[in-house]
Amino acid sequence: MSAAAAPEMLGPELLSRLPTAVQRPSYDRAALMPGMAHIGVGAFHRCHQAEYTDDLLSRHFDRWGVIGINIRPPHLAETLGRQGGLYTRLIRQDNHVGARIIGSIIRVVDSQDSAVPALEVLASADIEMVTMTVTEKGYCHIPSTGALDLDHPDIVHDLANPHAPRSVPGILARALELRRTSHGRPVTLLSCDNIPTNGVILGNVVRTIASRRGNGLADWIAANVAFPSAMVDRIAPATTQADLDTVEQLFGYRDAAVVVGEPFRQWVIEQKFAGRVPCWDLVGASFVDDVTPFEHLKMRVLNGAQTTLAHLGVLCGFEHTSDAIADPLLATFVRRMLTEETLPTLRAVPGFSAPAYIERSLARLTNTAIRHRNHQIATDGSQKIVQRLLNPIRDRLRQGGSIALLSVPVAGWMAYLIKAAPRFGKCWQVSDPFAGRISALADRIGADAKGLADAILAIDAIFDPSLATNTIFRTNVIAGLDGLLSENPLAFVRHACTE
Ligand code: CS2
Repeated sequence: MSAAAAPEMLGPELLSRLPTAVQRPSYDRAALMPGMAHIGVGAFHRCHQAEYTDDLLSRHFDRWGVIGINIRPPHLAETLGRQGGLYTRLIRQDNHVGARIIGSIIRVVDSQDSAVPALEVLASADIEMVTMTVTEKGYCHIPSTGALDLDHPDIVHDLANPHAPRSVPGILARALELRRTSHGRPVTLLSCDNIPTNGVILGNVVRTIASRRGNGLADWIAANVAFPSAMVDRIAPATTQADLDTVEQLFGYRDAAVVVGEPFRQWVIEQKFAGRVPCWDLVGASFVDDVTPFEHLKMRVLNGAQTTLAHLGVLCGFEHTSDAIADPLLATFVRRMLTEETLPTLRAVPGFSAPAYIERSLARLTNTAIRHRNHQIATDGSQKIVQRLLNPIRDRLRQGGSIALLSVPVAGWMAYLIKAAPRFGKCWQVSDPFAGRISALADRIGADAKGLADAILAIDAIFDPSLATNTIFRTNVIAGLDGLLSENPLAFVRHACTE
């Protein structure tokens, strides 16, 4: 008996033979020209900006092909290269699965070992738009102030070796220097990370490095480079082997670069460009004058809820967001936190009802087909809590409103890192730039919630001193930490809910 042939790998030759249920590019991929680059080709980019560009190509063919650049893991050039840049984007909502092949990425370059491949692409005159999803910590800024962290090891390195940079700001500054001396063409650098005023932060960190070059680069940047801010949204967790298997089982082919997302997507971009810009506004993105109210809405509501459910979820023994929100107590807690304390801090967005946005966001988190691990969301929590929790807390304090609920996930973030310390049983592996420091504090201080909270609140790169020393905030965080480090964190959440 002969063994069944292994399913074929996705690639351009397979496109015409795919099952009809799989949507595929309707445009001539061979005619795509490199027009934009994207730094950080992870699941999110493949599920979001690359899909918008694919929509644009399908509906109003405009030749904008994407060159992907990865300067951190994963290495993707070979995987996507073998598939001719094609990959499957699954949309999942509970029992429903929709599949589509995305064709907007022409190729990916791996630039983890040297900046040269990244610089070649970014400095090319063909590239007029650079989008990026490099995670919060990729900007090497101080979360509490937004300024470039001049003590960051990669920044120290890049200032000493500007021609062989390692950091995102260093690579961008060098690429702009090369653009200036080779062809001088303008470019838009569009941050798509979940940082408030992400364009302002990106502009600051790049200009800080450029001004240290002392060769007029900063002035050239001011005249030729735009740094718009943007709000991006779609839940797209890290791909798992089960996702690859799903494609093989449902559609009969193999794809090593599958991504999975929820149906919802949103992209709001500040209208501030240099050079040509893809008409993403024709395919659902919004070009606006001010992104701030949209950012607040998204980071404080959706991301705030995710971070809350992630830390409290892990502490209470839940694996995914959808498991945590299925718990009636956690669901009640997060809804009350958003409606009673976060909502009054939101700025009005024309055409948007904030209470409806909250309900919609909570409903998105219940999608059981999106297996978003709480530990994934908790990764780099120190880089996320400022915009998701501390900024609304600050606004609430200014308004004289209660912060009893919003302080709980701040304590949740602390407890999550503390419990990963040897003294607290190394309950789980964490990944956060401040994990080592907090682990050392936990080992030294032990189970004293007040001592721990005070020591962590003193980290001024995360906690602005005026907030850290606010008595109401401190008292709430200490109480929360005490409750969440106890044997029964859910009992504390119940208590917080019924106060
Ligand atoms: C998540 C985000 O991991 C995380 O930090 O909160 O990736 C979130 O899923 C997206 O911002 C949704 O748009």
